[in-house]
Parts: sequence; C-alpha cells; structure tokens
Amino acid sequence: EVKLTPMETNQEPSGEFDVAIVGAGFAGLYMLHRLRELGLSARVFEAGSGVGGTWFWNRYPGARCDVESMEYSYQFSDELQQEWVWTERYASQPEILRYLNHVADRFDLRRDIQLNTRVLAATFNETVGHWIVETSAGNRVTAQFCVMATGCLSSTNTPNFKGRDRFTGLSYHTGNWPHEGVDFNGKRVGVIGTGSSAIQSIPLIAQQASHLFVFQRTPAYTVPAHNSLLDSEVQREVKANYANFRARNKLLPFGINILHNEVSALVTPPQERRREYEQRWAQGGLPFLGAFADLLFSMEANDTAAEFIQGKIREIVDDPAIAEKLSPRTVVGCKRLCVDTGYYQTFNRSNVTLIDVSSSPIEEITKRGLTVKGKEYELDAIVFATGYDAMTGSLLKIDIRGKGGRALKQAWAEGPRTYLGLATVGFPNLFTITGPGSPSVLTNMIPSIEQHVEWIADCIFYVRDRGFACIEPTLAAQGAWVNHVNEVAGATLFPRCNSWYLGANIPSKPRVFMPYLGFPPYVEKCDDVAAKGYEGFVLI
Ligand code: N01
Repeated sequence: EVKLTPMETNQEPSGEFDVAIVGAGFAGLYMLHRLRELGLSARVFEAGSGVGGTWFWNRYPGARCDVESMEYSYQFSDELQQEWVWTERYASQPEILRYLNHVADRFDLRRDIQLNTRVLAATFNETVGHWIVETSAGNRVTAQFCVMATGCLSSTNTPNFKGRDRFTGLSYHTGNWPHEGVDFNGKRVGVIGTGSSAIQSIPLIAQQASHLFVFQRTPAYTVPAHNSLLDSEVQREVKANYANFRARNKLLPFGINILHNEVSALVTPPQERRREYEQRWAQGGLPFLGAFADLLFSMEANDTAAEFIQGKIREIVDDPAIAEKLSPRTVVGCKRLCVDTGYYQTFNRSNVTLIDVSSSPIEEITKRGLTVKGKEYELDAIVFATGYDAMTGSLLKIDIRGKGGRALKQAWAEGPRTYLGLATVGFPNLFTITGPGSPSVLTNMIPSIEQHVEWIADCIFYVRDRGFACIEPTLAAQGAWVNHVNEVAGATLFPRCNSWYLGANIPSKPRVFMPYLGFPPYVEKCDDVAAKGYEGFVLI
C-alpha cells in the first residue's frame, strides 16, 4: 500500500472537526453535504484515489447495479435528480461513478475530502469526549463525532488457498479491479466464484478469453436483467413526479419499486403460478422475488420458484450435465438473487468449462494455475470473484477503541451488536451508516443511506444544540434490538443458507444474520426514537 505524506495529499496533518467521516462513497458524500448544511465542520477520509466507494473499486467487466437507475440515485436534491440523465435501465459502473463525481463537484464536496488516506485507528478520548482519528497519511485529527461510511461490501475476501502467492500469471479480485481495465484476449482465464460479481463478468470475459474455466462451489440463482437503454418517456414521466415516485417506493417492502404479489404460491394453481413466474422472468431483475408473498417464508412455496428457475436453466443450457451442475439446490433469494445478462447462455460456448469444486475443493494455487482433484489447470489469469467480508469487515479493519480502550473487535467478538444498526454501547458519538442491524443490503441502498445520514445529522445537531457532550445507546435498548433483528430473520428462510448476510462465507466469522429485515417499519422506528428525545440512548 502506498503511504502518502500529508504534503502529497495536500491536507493538514492535524485539525479539529465537529465530525470525522470515513469513506467517500454514496454515504460519506451525502453525510458531508448534510453536516455542512447544518453549519458543522467535517473532514472525510477516503482510501481510494477518487470518490465513489464501491463504484470506484468495482470496475470489473459488466459491473452494473441491480436496482433501476431512476431509483438508485440520491433524492435529497430535486435539482440534482432533475438534471442528471441516466442512459440505461440499470446503470453501469462507469455511469454511476460519473454521477458520484458530478455530485462531488456540484456540491463542492472535494475540499473537505482527503483521498489516498486510509483510516487506521479511531480512539475515543473519554476525558474530553471526542474521537482521535489516525490515518495512513499521518493525520491525527480530533472530532466530537465519528461517522463510519465504510460500506457493506467493501472489504474484499480472497480465500487463503494453499500457495496463493505462488501464481506467476495475472490475478485480480473483482472488488479491486485495475483502473485501466484488463484485456483477456487470447488468455486462459480462471474465475473462482459464481456470485453476483462473477455472474456479471463471466459472459464478458468469455467473449475475450481463449478459454475460460469457471470454478463453481455453489451455483447461484440468477434471473435475466433485460437491461436496455432507458426510455426517455419513462424518464420524463418519473421526473415529472419524482417526489411521489420516491415517497411511494419508501413505503414498499425493501424500499424498491417492485410489485409484490400478496398471494401465496401454494394456493395459486400451477398454471397460474407458472404464468406469474414467466411474466417476472420476462420483466427481469429482482422483481422476480415479489412473485408470491410466501417465497421467503415457506420452503414449499420457495421450491416452486426453484423448480421454475431450474427449468429455465435446462432450457437455456444445451448440455444437460452442465445444466444440472449449474442448478442450485438452495433456497431462492436466501443468498442475494443475481441478475445477469447472458450468464447461463455462456456455458454453451465451446471456450467455457464449468468445474464443480463443491465436493473436491480447489487444492492449491500453483505457479502456472490451480489444481482440483489432482489435475492442474494452466491459466494466464485468475479472477477472484470470491466476495467480501461483508458488513463488519471494513469496520473491524480499523482499530476502533471506545470507552475504557475497549476494541470494537472485542465488543463484536460474537457478532455485531448495535442499536438500530446506527450505534454501539461503549462507543459514544460513533455512528455507522447502514451498519449491521439496519436494513441496508436488503433495501435500495441509496434511500437507506439518505435516511441514515439525515437521522445521524439530526441526532448530532440535537446533542450539540441541547448542550450535551455525548450520546450512546443503552445496553437494554441494544439487547432488545439485536434480539428483534434475530427474531425477524428467524421467521424467514434467510438463515437457511451459507450467505454473507450470515458471515458464513468467512471462516471463523460468527454466524449472525446481520441485516435487519424490516423496511419500511424500520424508518418509523428510527423516527419514533428521535421524536422521543432519542429513546434508548443516554445523553450526557
Ligand atoms: O460475492 P459472493 P460477490 N472456493 O459472496 C465463492 C453485491 N453485488 O462479489 O457460495 C471456491 O456473492 C462463493 O462460493 P460459495 C450483491 O449484494 C451486487 O459476487 O461460498 N469458491 C461464491 O460463489 C452480492 O451478493 C451486484 O460456496 C469460493 C463467490 O465466491 C454481493 O455484492 C454485483 C471460495 C462469492 O460470491 C457480493 O457478490 C456484484 C472458495 N474458497 C456484487 N470462497 C449487482 O448489483 C468463496 N467462493 C448486480
């Protein structure tokens, strides 16, 4: 990692701010803007050499959002949402990154953002009641409040394969892709993993590679995106009524504009059920999960969706043996449903080989490739599409120390414990945007981020305005919230598979369902807590 001196980053090494913000993605950018509007001083530290967070790092071929672009954008400024023109139904990574750069310029945010700077430690000083933030660039700043805008999927996971560093070819992680792009023409490429990132990149890598080997441990369900250019008429209509469109979406499950069928799959006659699934398949994307009300609650109902997708795989994939290998046997939607463009079709290409590593794992990485079942696959490039240490990874990489010098890592040793996903006992004046215990990844992230930013900003303003020094949740409120999050998840099919929602993809990570399945009631709860003078928090 390059360590830049404060001179090179053109920033003061030290300073006092009202708020320190970690991360300059969607969350950090809006947090800065909002705090400025309230007349507070803030400094953002960002590890990347540009703003954009996940959209800065994830530049792999085919990276695009699975929430439609008219929704996956800020709504805090009507001028912004009116002037920005999205070109596709699902925005591509370059377009979202352009948008975020536009936002940074439009609201003059850059002067308070220090790039190329990783926050290494944040320590609460109990005597004075402020945070000391230390960075890789040598900063040591103090701030009354510290806001972690570190993202839910920002800490990449590269499994510790034997011989991992021995490979002499090129290797990449989808979540940390070279800015100049990668030319796979004429190369033998191995992709490890078949989650969302792999499913988006595989069809494009296959078009370039001389041969592509896909190493699949668990097949994933994916539905076609049917991405297209965004109809200017659709865009005009949404813009004519943007506020209503946003307000209505906020009241929908997951905060996403998806039509949710209220009917149970099990009471629906098979023919009708099939019609519903066909319609959703033709529409494309995440709305597939809204086909029936009980899909995420009843195994029997979920099986009907699984059978439908398995049937589609058999229709699309020519070789029945490959179709069989590609067919998941898990619960649909219990890992994030993938959205693709030509994924299953890619396995009909003669230059693509699917290698099942479910029962015989990748044994080791060698100088020339990798081995499975004693056979060496010679490769010019390996793509690790192996996901993230989700939701807590980036937070716990920072040495965060609260009251009594206690490390967050220690406080969360058995899984993250928060009140509302916003704050943690023992860590006064520290907030997490879309933290574990909030709906975050089970919603449209942007309105969720905006809701958190606004709540946090109001809370900070309240604390200062009333002359308090610190705010911290009570043990009772936090305990009740953690139990509630678990209880809600336990009533669904979500805990039934080894997903990153559960931390199950990272060896040694405690198995705890991290996001809260409760949007939109969550927003009411947060509003209610604030209206009651921050119920469940202690202010001193
Ligand atoms: O990561 P993942 P991702 N040996 O964790 C495999 C969002 N996102 O980057 O399932 C062999 O889903 C692992 O196998 P298994 C979205 O929320 C959104 O793809 O653990 N394989 C799995 O197949 C998404 O859910 C978009 O058995 C190993 C893969 O690696 C989240 O980000 C696009 C392995 C990891 O899949 C993460 O997606 C991209 C091993 N040792 C991402 N270890 C869109 O908006 C792991 N794997 C569309």
